[in-house]
Amino acid sequence: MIEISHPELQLQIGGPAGAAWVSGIPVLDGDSAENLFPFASLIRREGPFSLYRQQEFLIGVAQALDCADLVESAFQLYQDLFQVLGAKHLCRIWNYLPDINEPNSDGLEQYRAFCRGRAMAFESHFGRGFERVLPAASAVGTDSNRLIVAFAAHDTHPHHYENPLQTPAYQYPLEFGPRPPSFARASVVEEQDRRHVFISGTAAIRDHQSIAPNETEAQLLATLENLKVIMTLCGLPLRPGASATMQRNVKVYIRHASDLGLVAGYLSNHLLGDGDKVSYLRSDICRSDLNVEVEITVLNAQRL
Ligand code: 3EB
Repeated sequence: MIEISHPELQLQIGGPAGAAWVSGIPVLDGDSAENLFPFASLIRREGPFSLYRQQEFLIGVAQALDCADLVESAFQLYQDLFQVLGAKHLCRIWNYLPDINEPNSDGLEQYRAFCRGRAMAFESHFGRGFERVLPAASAVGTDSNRLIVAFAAHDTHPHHYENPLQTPAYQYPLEFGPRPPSFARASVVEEQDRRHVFISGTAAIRDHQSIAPNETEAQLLATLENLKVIMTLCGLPLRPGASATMQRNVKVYIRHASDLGLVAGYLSNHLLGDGDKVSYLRSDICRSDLNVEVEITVLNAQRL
């Protein structure tokens, strides 16, 4: 068999001269760079974070240098994140985890270890009731050996949404790990004349159970149903109509590269529209029985 080498996803921030963060995630098809904030400029480096500003958005990216223990790395990196936030409010966090489905030295799955450190940091900073401030997020595997975290925060309080078809992730039962994942299903930022919608990584989970373990096609169906419900709640159609100003970015994480054709065909038929930017990525997903996850970011949508 011929080995095909793929480019890695670049998280680009700012214009062509802006920074491009390499994430250790192979791009199977579609755009190899995602640039959600094309007008951002670097404002400063603080601790492990590089910080950028685009109007009322603060954007930050950091890598944890020591990832021997992801409980500790996540706890530390999130404490640093809260430190640099100042008076801004979190609207989206992207997490890229090394060896996400492998056990750590204590036998705890790396994703669960990460969730533990993340929850501890949220709780120690925001106190009990921290669930109210949890933003949209995603947490997927990377071939890099570093934990990479990027965030977007805003001057205003975003509205955070839950999907009635799904147990809030922060209430998942203990069988999924010692501390549940800390995120909301979607976060929406309202500005004076437009709105920005951040839909979390969305997969085939109903209540708190994985649907159709290891079955990609059935999982796509359930994922699309979840997306439809959460997007409707956020005031968005599943498929966009033409819009001059709105920008939709879709990232699709695929566990088995051989599923690319199936996944891309299905999403072309049921989700994607003209003007969408889409990247198909080879990545492990936080539950080992899940094969696909989709995240959507809609910037500069019209106010309702
Ligand atoms: C899920 O619904 C699938 O831990 O930050 C999706 C989005 C998932 C974010 C996270 C995990 C996270 O539980 C996995």
